[in-house]
Amino acid sequence: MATKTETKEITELKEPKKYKVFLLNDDYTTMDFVVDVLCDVFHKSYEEAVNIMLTIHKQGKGLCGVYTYEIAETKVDQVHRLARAHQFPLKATMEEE
Ligand code: TYC
Repeated sequence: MATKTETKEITELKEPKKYKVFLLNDDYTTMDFVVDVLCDVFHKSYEEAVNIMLTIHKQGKGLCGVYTYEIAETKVDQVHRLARAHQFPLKATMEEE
């Protein structure tokens, strides 16, 4: 006796949630260091990095990039490690998009 099994495949492709990563202003981190972080961690051009840094300086925080959860977490961690290594209080945060 032949048994026929019907398999219904449900392919659900969902976009992963995205997270915005911000840098926050403070009074002690140098402008040059923030520009370096924006170039090295967030792969901004020098001009873009200067613009973002000035936005943060004037408005308190600035958007650096939008990533999946694990990448955003890694960026935040990289900023905090670099800042600590240079003894700056620079902080990064992430928010669900
Ligand atoms: N406010 C800092 C200063 O005047 C510069 C700065 C910019 C610090 C952006 C942090 O995320 C920051 N030296």
